[in-house]
Amino acid sequence: MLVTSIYIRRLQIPFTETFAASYGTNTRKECILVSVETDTAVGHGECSALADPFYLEETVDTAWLVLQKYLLPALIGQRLDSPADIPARLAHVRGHKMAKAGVESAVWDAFAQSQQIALATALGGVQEEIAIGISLGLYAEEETLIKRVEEAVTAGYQRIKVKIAPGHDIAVVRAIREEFGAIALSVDANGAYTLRDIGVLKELDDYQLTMIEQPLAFDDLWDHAQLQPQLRTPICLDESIRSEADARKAIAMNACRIICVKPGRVGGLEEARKLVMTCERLCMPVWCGGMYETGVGRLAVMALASLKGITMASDLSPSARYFAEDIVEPPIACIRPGWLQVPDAVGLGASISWDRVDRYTIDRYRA
Ligand code: OSB
Ligand code: MG
Repeated sequence: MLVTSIYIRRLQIPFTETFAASYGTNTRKECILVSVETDTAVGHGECSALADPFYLEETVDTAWLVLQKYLLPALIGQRLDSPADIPARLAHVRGHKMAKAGVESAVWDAFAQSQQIALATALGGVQEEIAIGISLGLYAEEETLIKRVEEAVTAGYQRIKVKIAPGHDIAVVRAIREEFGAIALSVDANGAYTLRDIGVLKELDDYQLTMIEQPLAFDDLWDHAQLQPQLRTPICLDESIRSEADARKAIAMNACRIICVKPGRVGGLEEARKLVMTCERLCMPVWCGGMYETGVGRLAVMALASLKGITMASDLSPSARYFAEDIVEPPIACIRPGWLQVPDAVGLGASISWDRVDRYTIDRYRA
């Protein structure tokens, strides 16, 4: 495959509701849509960096800059045998994993199209249906949260995850348990606690949570390894797993009992696939996380979620949970409550509505 040109668009799409977490509040999706033109096909990918550096360091601004200045020039005019070549071609640029993942997933789509196969098939996926869970934000009013959980349970989500933050934790979990009993429930702290909060974390341990996601610092494995033996509840690592190697280290240190994989966070689908295979070999349960992606990013995560090693419900909701209109057609929808179907059509498996993309585009650049 010869990369002939790459087009990037910066999008802003309104959310149907505001998402709040300990890393900040998002009222709209801001992202970069990457289109890679090759001699055989044009592929599309989404860079999942958020608007602000509150979840991880990267932002839409930093990704835009790094794509323009370093990543696109490194790929234009290059011949690739496989998308698996991309990480090595971009390895001279340190970090900036979400920027890399955006362009890499566009190459995966182009590759799948040129082979006339689905992206999931190109990645080696085997599961045709994906169990989904929902990630609910922080709500100022307990009443609103209870209503959201109720809707999610009714919609058939197979796991309910709620964001927590110091001062907004035990009461939240207790209220949900009182109202809904033994539903599969987990919490996500996005790194908002420290080992000094051991009291609260041990209290959470009494609520039969499926997992506590990223309780401690975003960049720390060691403290999680100190915490896990003190809890019965599995710790799930999100932010602090930035590569397949990090997953191996976390497993060796007993820093967690579950891992969440996001292609953007680990630098792309190839690294994510390696991570999932390593975890499968080491019997570590893995699920796919979400970053409020548009359909383009979401379809790539769905393809990843079709790997055999993904054994728990993933943070993947239908398009309608986030957007009045998604940029893919047809929008992503459940085949039955709590399940998404991995598309078997060629490439991403849906077409892009360019009218809508144009309407949401605030900046564009061609290399
Ligand atoms: O911590 O899993 C997270 C969204 C953006 C950044 C980090 C996280 C999230 C979510 C939402 O939890 C998942 C989704 O619904 O896409
Ligand atoms: Mg998380």
